[in-house]
Amino acid sequence: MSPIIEISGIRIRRAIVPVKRVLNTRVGRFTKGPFLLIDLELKGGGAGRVLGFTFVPIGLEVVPILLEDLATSLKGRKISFAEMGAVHDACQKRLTHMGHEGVAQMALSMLDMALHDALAREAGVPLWKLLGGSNDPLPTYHSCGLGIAEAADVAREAKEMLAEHGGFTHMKLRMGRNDAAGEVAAYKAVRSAIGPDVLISCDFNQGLAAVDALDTCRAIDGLGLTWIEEPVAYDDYDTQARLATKLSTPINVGENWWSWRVGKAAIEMGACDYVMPDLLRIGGVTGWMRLARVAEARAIPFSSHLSPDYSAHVLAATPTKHWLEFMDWGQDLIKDPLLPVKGFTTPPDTPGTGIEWNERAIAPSLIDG
Ligand code: SMN
Ligand code: MG
Repeated sequence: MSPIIEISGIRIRRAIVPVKRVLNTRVGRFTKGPFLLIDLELKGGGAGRVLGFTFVPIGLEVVPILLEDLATSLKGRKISFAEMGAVHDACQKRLTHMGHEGVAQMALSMLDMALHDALAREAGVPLWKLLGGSNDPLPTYHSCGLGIAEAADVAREAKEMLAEHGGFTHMKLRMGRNDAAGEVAAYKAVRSAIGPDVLISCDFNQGLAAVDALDTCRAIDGLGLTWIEEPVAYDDYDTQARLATKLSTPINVGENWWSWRVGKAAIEMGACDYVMPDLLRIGGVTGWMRLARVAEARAIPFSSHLSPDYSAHVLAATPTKHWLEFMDWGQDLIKDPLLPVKGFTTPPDTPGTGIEWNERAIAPSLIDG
């Protein structure tokens, strides 16, 4: 029997934790990460948990206001798995005057994720199973490093990363140096450090100006990169579509799509060959699964962005699943975090996402006691 849940409250804690390997990108130099630790409380004692990365510390202040408002608005409503689409849409409607993007969409995404986790826990099944997926090991790439740095430094880091968690078959190199020769040099240094068999993707984090993008991407197009991620401004679909047509390396975008509808429109414009939405921005599980059906209809490979402990479950239920991004930021806050082994991550068999808090690690990281 499919369980019915009812929200009784929400507990939101804020933490800032240092990252193990500083990451320099065109959207910031990350030395630490801000996280919301969300416990959605249910009538009868159940719970749904989300570790919500807010990218910037101000997110810790603004997201909870909307999250609490949405959770309160659902109090008294009986929620089943089958009803989650309607619940999601009701929350979206409530946010109309705040807009369906940015902070508002992040709050909705987190609430949607907490509800799905709670529903799976109540049903006593892992979330991937509730969503109709399988627990086949997911190909996983190493993303905890290879920021913009000198070629010799990225090469050293790549070697170090290759030895972690039993090895990897794929890693991601950040680009955006404003110097095509510098990008090629960084790639070559990494390639010679890790050998010919490990795949390498690159991520510009929107760092190229639209007028230069084609020239720079052509300079790296023959290197055999697995994909070129976010070459230009995230909402410049015209330039993305031009690049996707003219380059042989696949264009991968989506981490800054605020809702599945935005992703659908970008796909329909031909803005990408691959997609990589972020659960915390796309509208949580509901937004992700709606986009997964669009990608399925067009046979578009679908990867995750950050939050591996949660993303593994939804990727496992995505018809065109491609790569899980392994990023360890904040994983110390989780008891038994989900780690890749030899480049594969197996979604766990525990009810829900299986995410439980590591209170000993959380205590010193909390910013408001
Ligand atoms: C990224 C962006 C923001 C924070 C961390 C990492 C990057 C990625 O774009 O795709 O990993
Ligand atoms: Mg990226």
